[in-house]
Amino acid sequence: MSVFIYGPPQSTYVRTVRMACAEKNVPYELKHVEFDSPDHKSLHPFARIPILRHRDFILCESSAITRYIDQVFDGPPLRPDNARKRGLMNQWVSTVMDYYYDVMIRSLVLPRLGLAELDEKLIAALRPRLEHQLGVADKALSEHKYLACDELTLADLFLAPIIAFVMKTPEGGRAVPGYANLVRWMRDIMERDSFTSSAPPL
Ligand SMILES: N[C@@H](CCC(=O)N[C@@H](CS)C(=O)NCC(=O)O)C(=O)O
Repeated sequence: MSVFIYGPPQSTYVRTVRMACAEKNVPYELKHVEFDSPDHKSLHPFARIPILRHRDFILCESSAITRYIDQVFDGPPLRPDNARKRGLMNQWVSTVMDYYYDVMIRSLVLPRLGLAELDEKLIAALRPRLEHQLGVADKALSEHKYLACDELTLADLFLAPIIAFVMKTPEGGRAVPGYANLVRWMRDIMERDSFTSSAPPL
């Protein structure tokens, strides 16, 4: 085994990296790292996860890791060559990391799972932003099969693990079915081996 991914399987970023490996048919081993331990800090200067180790090479930050995996390994490309498609893919990756993660995971999923303080008023106030984000993704998915174009790209691997968690919340369970293109896309992703093989434990 030459590829090791450090981080808990519950992390959407870890799942994104695992999905990238699986889509490229790259075998990997998921490794536990004790948060904030000296080992952790030696792998990641800011003590975050995921972390990739490929032979003697250590790489942090999920967007860098997934691009590296796509470049280094054979298998279906996860970044389109076409400049506009790649531009849209990059736009989606940073949009998901900067906006979607904050609203959907940090503000909704973590409190609903009991992993952050729950304030029902704050959750209720999230609704317009949640619906707006779902609507923007739904519109993109009405224009092409996947988020950036008609081929699966890294953009899809960043958003799908987040939507999977959102659908488990009461708010997401009510809202997501109203976005037909998003539902169609999510069904497609949920059938992929990369998604089923990276499912976090219940
Ligand atoms: N920009 C980083 C974000 C990674 C990140 O925030 N990971 C979370 C878990 S999903 C983490 O390490 N949290 C620990 C902490 O905030 O101390 C990436 O893309 O890898």
